[in-house]
Amino acid sequence: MPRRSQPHLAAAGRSASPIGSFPFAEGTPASAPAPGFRPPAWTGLQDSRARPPGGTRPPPALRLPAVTVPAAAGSALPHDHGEPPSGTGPPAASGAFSYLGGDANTGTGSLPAVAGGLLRRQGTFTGRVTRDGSSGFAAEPARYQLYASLACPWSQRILIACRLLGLDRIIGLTLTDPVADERGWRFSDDGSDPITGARFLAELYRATDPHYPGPFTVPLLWDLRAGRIVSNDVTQLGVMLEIELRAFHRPGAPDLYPSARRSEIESLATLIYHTVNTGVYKAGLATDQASYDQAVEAVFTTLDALEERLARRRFLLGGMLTEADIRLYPTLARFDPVYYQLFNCNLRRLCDYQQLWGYARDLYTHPGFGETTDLAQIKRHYFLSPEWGNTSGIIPAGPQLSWNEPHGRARMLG
Ligand SMILES: N[C@@H](CCC(=O)N[C@@H](CS)C(=O)NCC(=O)O)C(=O)O
Repeated sequence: MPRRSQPHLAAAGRSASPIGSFPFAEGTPASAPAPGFRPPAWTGLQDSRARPPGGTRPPPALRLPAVTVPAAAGSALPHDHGEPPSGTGPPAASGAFSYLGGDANTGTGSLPAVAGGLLRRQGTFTGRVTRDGSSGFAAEPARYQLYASLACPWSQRILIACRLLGLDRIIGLTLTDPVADERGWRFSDDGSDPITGARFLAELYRATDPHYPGPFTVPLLWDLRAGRIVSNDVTQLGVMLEIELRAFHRPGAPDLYPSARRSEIESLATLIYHTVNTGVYKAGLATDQASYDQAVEAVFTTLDALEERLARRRFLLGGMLTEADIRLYPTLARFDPVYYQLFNCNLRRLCDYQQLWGYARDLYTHPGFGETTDLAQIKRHYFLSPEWGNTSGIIPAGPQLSWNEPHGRARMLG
């Protein structure tokens, strides 16, 4: 597995913290929905595995290459996968699409996987759905299918955004089985993805680019029309849902990425990304004491600072729920059941933090958050997938957390 050191990570937790400097602001009103909505495609997440958009199931017309080689987990991708291959997909992207900052600050816009304190960059498909369709991927109902895992924190971000914004009415959903083995994510124990006929997620990657070496990550957005991946870049996907698909947001949907607050959201989210979202993995997968010490210190330094911040604010930016909250929440939801124990992030539990724990419970009650928090699947994934090293295959019974306990944060002013 090729490993690349990432200079930006050496400074994790040491950069000037944006925490504490944001003024309170209210969200901007959501735009009106466009005509042409289809009926809801998602009717609940706990029991859904494959739901095409618009309630209709496109025929499994695709013939996908079989997965014969285990995921080449360490391969770095020198080339960009953002453009459709010539002749097989929509026209090339225009330069009109650009989002501010984001995890692109890391250089790739994708999650760096961690090994022994060093990181490898993950290859990424960076196609873009755009309002005007200039990218070749037009924003339109019933054209795209989201592939995600309820166990995966990066998937949960996108699932939350879709539900909060009402985009589950126009984008279909296929959930993978929570346990992945050396062949990667698979589509349920009783068959295949009804949309494409694939049995493994890797088949979707290979259908898009037969030479793609991996990794085969969720979440990804699939173009039903072109039969190819649009994007597996989580940050771009989230922001794309918020900006480019705004015409399809439900009435009253929050503005999760208000233009006036984007730089604040991004600087806070970048800190959270380096020290918390990926910090727990750096701690959990560290193979030497110094790497672990550094990672775990960064995790708790940021959590402590967030605890302080959330004593004065209901959400990270104040009274408004934003993309920053969506980026933090999936890590919090997994903290006590998984990261505390399996990844040795055990200086404090989430439930030891009065504010953070109340904040997580508050978010849990909002559309998209609680319903995408499937603790059983989360535990199955981390304690049974070989990648995370629990050789006993035992899933711990606890912890017993009262996610539904009143949080009392609705009356906070900020
Ligand atoms: N490409 C994503 C990364 C998402 C990701 O790392 N997903 C994990 C699950 S939580 C995955 O699918 N891993 C499979 C693998 O690395 O082989 C990004 O933009 O950050």
